[in-house]
Amino acid sequence: MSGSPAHLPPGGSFDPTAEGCASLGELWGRAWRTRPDRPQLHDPERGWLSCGEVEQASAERAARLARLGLAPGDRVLLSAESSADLVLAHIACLRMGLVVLPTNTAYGERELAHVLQDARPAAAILDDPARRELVAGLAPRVLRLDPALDGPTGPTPDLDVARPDAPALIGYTSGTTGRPKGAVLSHANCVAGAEALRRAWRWTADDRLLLALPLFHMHGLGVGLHGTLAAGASAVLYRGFRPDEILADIERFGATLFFGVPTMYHRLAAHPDAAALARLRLCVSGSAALPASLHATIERASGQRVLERYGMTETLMLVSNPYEGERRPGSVGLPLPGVELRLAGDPAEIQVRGANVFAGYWERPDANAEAFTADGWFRTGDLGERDDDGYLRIVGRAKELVISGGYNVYPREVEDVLREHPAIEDVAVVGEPSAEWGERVVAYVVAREPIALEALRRFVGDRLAPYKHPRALHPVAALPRNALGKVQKHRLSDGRVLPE
Ligand code: MLC
Ligand code: AMP
Repeated sequence: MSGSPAHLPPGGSFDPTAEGCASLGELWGRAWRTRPDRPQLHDPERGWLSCGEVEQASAERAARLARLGLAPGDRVLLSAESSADLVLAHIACLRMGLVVLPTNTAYGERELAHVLQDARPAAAILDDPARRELVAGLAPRVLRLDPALDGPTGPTPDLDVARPDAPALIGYTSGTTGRPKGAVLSHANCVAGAEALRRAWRWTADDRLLLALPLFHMHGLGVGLHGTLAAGASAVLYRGFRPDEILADIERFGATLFFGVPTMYHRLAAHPDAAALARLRLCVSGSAALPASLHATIERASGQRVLERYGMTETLMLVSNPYEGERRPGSVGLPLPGVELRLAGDPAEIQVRGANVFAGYWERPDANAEAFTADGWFRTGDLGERDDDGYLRIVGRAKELVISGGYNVYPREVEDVLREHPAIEDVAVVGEPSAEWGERVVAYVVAREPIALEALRRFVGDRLAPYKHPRALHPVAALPRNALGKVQKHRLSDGRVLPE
C-alpha cells in the first residue's frame, strides 16, 4: 500500500459501554421499563405489541429456549420472514446470551448447509416447514418459530447479563473470497452501532419506522430493528416490500421514518402517490449507491431529501449524511459518532476503526489477517475519495462483489455453480448497470454447446438463492485473461470482450 493515509477523527467521541449499557438487552430494557404501555411492534397479522409485551413475551421465549437446554454462548440459526414472532425469538436469544445467526430465507439447501457446517449452531429456528426439513440432521435441534419455539416453558434464565465483548450476532458475508464467512459482532459492537444512529438521526421514542427490509441482514436488523429498540421507538413490520402499502401506511400509522435500499426508492419514486413521502421526518437509503439522479427524482416527486449512509455487516454503520446540514447526492457523508476513518493506498481504500467494528471472522484466522492492517484498521474493500470538506464518496470496490437490489452476490459463488453445467467450459460472472437493481448479475460463458439463459437458470435452481441467478447470458469465444491467467473482468461489457 502506498501513500500516507489521510486520517479523519471520529464524528464526535463516545463510548456506549461507559454509559452503563453492556448488552443489547440492558439497553432495550431501559426503554421497555420507562414506557411499558407504548406500542412498539406492529405485526402484519397480530397488530400491535406494546413495549411491556415485547419485554414479557421475549422473556417467556427465553425460558422455553433455556428449558430446551440452550445456554449462553450457544449459537442459534434464525431464518424467517418478518413477524413479531421472529423479532421476539431474536430478542429472547440475545437477552439470554445466545448468539444469533440471521440467515436469508431465500437460501437453499447448499447455502444453509454451509452456514450450519461452519457455525455448528446448537439449534436452528425456521418458519417454513419445507426448509426445516432441509436442515433436519444438520443441526442438533430444529425448532418452529410459531407456536412459540415448540417445547414447554420453564424457569426464566438470567437475562440481560451478557458482557460487552460477548458475541451477539454472526452475519455471513463473503468479503473478498467466494466462501461465506461469519462476521462476529459483539454486544458492544451492536450497542455502539445503534447508539451512533440514535444520536446522528435524532431517533426518539416518538419515531415510527416502516420496516419493509428483511430482518436477516444488517440494514433491516442492525439498523432498523436494533435502532428502534434502542430508541424505545416503534416499527411496523412487513412481509415483503409493496410501494402501495408503504405510501398508504405513512398516514395510516403516523410514520416518521422509512429506510430502504435504492431499488425500493426507485419503485417508490415511480409510484403516483410518491408525494406521500413528504410526511416522513426522515428517509434513509443504504446498502448500495443511491444514484444522484434518483435522489433528485425523489425530491421532485415529494420534496423529501433522502439521507444516504454507508455501512457493512462487519462494522454496522460507518458514515452518514448529516441530519441537519447538507445531504449531498452521490456522497455518503461524514463518519458517524465513534467511527474513525482513513483512506489508505492507491487506489484509496476506506479503512475504519471504532467500537462498532467487529473483532474478526468466526474461526478464520487467515481471513482476519487479511481483513485488518498491521496497525489494527479494518479494510472495507471499498474505494473512497473525500471532497474538500470531508464528505466521503464511494468510487469503487477492491473486492469482487455485485450488489443487486441491496443483496450482495459473490461472482465466485455463482461461477462455481455454473461451472458444474456440462455445456459450460469457462465462465465469468460480473455486475452490469441496471436502473432498477443498481447492478444485475450477468454471466459471460464459453460454451461447449449452445445453452439458453432459461436452461441455465433452471440448472442453477435451488443451488443458489434466486437473487443470485444470472439475469443475462453472453456467449463469448474466450474470456480475456492477463499473463497470470486471471480473468480481466473490466474488459467484459455490454455482452462483448473489449480490446485491451
Ligand atoms: C428479489 N429478486 C431479486 C432481488 N430481490 N433479484 C435480484 N436482486 C434482488 N435484490 C428476484 C426474486 O427472487 C424474483 O425472482 C424476482 O426478483 C422478482 O422479485 P420482485 O417481487 O420484483 O422482488 P421483491 O421481492 O420486490 O424484492 C426486491 C427488494 C428486495 C428490493 C424488495 O430485493 C429487498 O428486500 N432488498 C433488500 C436487501 C437488503 O436488505 N439488503 C441489506 C444488506 S445489509 P424470480 O426468479 O422468482 O422471478 C448491507 C449493509 C448495509 O448491505 O450497508 O446496509
Ligand atoms: P454487506 O457485506 O452486505 O454488509 O454489504 C456491505 C457493502 O455494501 C459495502 O462494503 C459497500 O460496498 C456496500 N454499500 C453499503 N452502503 C453503500 C452506499 N451507501 N453506497 C455504496 N455502497 C454501499
